[in-house]
Parts: sequence; structure tokens; C-alpha cells
Amino acid sequence: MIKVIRADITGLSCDVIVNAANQALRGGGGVDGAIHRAAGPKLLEACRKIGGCPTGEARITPGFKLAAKWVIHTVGPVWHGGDHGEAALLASCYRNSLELALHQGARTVAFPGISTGVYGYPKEQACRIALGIMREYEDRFDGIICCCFSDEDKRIYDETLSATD
Ligand code: AR6
Repeated sequence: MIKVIRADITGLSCDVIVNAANQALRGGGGVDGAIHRAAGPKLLEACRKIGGCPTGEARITPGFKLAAKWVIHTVGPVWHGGDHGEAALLASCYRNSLELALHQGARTVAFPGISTGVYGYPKEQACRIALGIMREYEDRFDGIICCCFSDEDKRIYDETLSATD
């Protein structure tokens, strides 16, 4: 089941929350900063040990002080106008994150809108890609949660989800 909610992802007690990270996995602003603050300094230590993550791929760490058991860090593409492979890379983020969650035995996974903040990916287009991949995987989870940070983002997800029912 795919569920759309408006919430701060750091407060969710699901098996996995996904982080919109950068290639260095060294924390940052946006949802990345919020997740690192809530998880505590051990998260950065775990990310340092991993070393880094190429765009489109995903890596997993424990959630430490978070309610979520695991954090999957994925690196979305920076938007450069749409003809630099952005769509395929964003789809890979969702696919690789969900594959890693399955491998971990996770039953519930929550995603923020990867790349739709600092990285500038147009929200409607990113939402269609996210929901397309989630649909492929929804039967293999108890819940895939689209965690929207604003009413506007939630409206985009609700409308796109019902348009593709
Ligand atoms: N809970 C849920 N969603 C959130 C939260 C939160 N607490 N905070 C922000 N969002 P962004 P990106 C939403 O910029 O575009 C970082 O510095 C936000 O409204 O966090 O992939 C990294 O280190 C937006 O819809 O990620 C990278 O350098 C979405 O999360 C870079 O930013 C993603 O916005 C990654 O940029």
C-alpha cells in the first residue's frame, strides 16, 4: 500500500526512512541535516565508514536515536534541465532504496521527495517517477510512505496517486 502523509520524516517509527543525501554522505541541509540531528553523531560516524555513495545508488545505516530502525541514504540527481539523465537517476534512487529495504527485511519504508529541495528537481515530475517505482514494489511491503513536508507537496502526491489509480 502506498500512503501519502504530511510529516517530519525524522519522527516516523517505520522500519526504514530514506535520506536525500549527497555523494560524500557527510550530512548537509534539508532533510539530511534534520535526520543527522535527530539520529545523533553516531550516524555521521557510520556514514564515514561507508565512505560515499554515487548518484542513483543507496547505502544503509542503523537509525541510532531515531524511531526508525534503519536509514537508507540515497543520492538524487541535481536538476540540470532534464536532458542529463536525471529521470533515470532519480528512478534508480527509488529502486535501489526499495531493493535495499527488501534485502534488510523491512516491511515499512518512508521517503521524502528525493532531489526536490536543494537539488531543484521539478516536484510534479519527481513525484510521477517516485510513485511509478513505488507501484512496482508496493505488494512486497506493508506500507510505502510518501512523507511530504508541505501541504503543497502532499497535494501533488495525492493528485498524482489518484490520477494513476
Ligand atoms: N521531513 C520530510 N521532508 C523534508 C524534511 C523533513 N524533516 N526536511 C526537508 N524535507 P532536500 P535534495 C523535504 O533539499 O533536493 C542536502 O544538503 C524538502 O521539502 O533535503 O535531494 C543534502 O546533503 C524536499 O521536498 O534534498 C544534499 O547536499 C525534500 O525533503 C542536498 O541537500 C528534499 O529536499 C540534497 O538535495
